[in-house]
Parts: sequence; C-alpha cells; structure tokens
Amino acid sequence: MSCPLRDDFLRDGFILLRGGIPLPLLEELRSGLAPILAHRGLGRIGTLRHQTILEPSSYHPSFKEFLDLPRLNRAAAAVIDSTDIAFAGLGVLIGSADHRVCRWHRDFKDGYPELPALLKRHHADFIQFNCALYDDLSLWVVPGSHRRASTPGESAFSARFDVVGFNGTYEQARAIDPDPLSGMPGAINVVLAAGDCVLYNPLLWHAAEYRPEWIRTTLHGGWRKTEMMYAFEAMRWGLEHNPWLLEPSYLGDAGTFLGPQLARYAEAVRHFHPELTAPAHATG
Ligand SMILES: O=C(O)CCC(=O)C(=O)O
Repeated sequence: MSCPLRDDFLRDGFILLRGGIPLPLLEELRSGLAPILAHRGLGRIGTLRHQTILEPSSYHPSFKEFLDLPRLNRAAAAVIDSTDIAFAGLGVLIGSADHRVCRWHRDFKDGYPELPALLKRHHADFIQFNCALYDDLSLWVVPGSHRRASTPGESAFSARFDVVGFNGTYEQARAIDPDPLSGMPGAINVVLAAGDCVLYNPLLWHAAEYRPEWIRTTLHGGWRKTEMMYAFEAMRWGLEHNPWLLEPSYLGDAGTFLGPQLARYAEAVRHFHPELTAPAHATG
C-alpha cells in the first residue's frame, strides 16, 4: 500500500512535518539548550553546531522526550518502511556569529565508493532531520538529487567553492558567485517555522546560510534502517560520537520509540567500535 510520507520522501528526498514539536516541549527544549547556547562562539563548542547534546554534561530530559515523540518516530518508520530503525545521533545547529555559508555538498562526495549503490537503490534507508526551535531559513536543498548522480551543472557550481572550504564567510562565497545558495541549479530554500521539522536524505545536495541576526537553535539527528548499518559504511557515520549511550541509565526509561532505537545503536557500536566499550568511555 502506498504511503504519502514515504512516496514524497522517495520522490523529493525530504518531507516537512509542520508543528512536529508541540509548543510546551519547544519551550522546555529552549531552556534545556540555553546553557549550550550561552557558549556559542566560545571554546570547544565553537560556532555552527554542538554535535553531541546527549552527553551527560549537557543532557536535559527534554532531549529524550523530543527523541521519543510519537509523530516524529511514526513518520521516520513510515519513510523507512520499517520499525527496525536505529538512533543516529542528536546535536544542535547554532548558526554563526558572523555571516557564513556551508557550501553545497552531499554528505558523501562524488567518488565515494558506496555512492552509486546508495543513489540507485537506498533512497529512504537513512534520514537526517533539522527540527527548528526558532524560525530557521538556513537550509537549502536540491529536491530529487538523492536518487541520481550529480548533474554537470551541480558538480560545476559546487566545485567553484572548493577554494572557500566547507564553511566559508559569505563574503568569500559571494566573491565567487553573487548567489552562492540560490545559484545552484534546482535549489530551493527550506523554510522552517519554530516547531517544524524537515526529514531529509543526507545524499541530497544541500547547503546552508548562517546569518548572525538569526537565532538558530535547530535539533539535528536522524535514524537508519538497522540492517543498513551492517551493509554500508556510510550508514555507520558518527556511530562513535556518543559512547555514553552504551550505558544509558542516566536517561531513565528511554521510551517506547527511543528505547529500542538506542539498543540497536549500542549493538552496532559494540560491533564496529569495540574499543569504546572500555569503562572510561561509557561514563563520559
Ligand atoms: O546547517 C545545516 O542545516 C546544514 C547541515 C549540513 O549540511 C550537514 O549536516 O551535512
């Protein structure tokens, strides 16, 4: 039977869940993240993102509640067409104190050995999400680019920014093209209001703009079909980022959706990263 969420994701490489985060939780998440955001631009948190907010020193109970939201999890299972899915990380995208551009890219570049197979057959086996706690206009995508090789236009446009690097200043990017985001063939801006989520395939061509006047606080994580972690290296990206989740008792009851997803994640970490099972890592 056809499922509209999956059909849309297969066709476009992304779906929008308007109001995916209920308002009371949105407020709890904002307060839970305030200590992290206070460090924006400073020390190890730096700018742009904090990759691992579930680590015990930054954990807040609202993060678990968010990851266990039924609507989000049912959407993920519908897209992947399976409930056998695993947790794939949780971070927060925090924008930048100066005007910057995250260049156009796929998370796995042209030339990456698994890319042709992933582009051919695995259009909805892994999902990345951006869930906005404040209105967020940062992300740009090229719809449908997750199911085909790059076009010459995409490759050529992206390559022009090689000299700038992954995150360059807007000035550097604009010196190369007056429209470093909208200039990509087929590009659209993903407009998220506070509480909205976009679920997308990380193989979509995507890019982002960070403006200092935007208060960006956007949760960033995802899910993977469990069996795919054992089949493709690409589906194991970041497995090693959350060693504290090998001992998840600090979360309490992880919940109906998150609990099994974390167990599958931990099993894969033990399989692929046995070095992380040492107690020093497990206690954070
Ligand atoms: O800031 C963003 O939304 C883009 C994130 C991104 O490009 C990535 O995680 O690969």
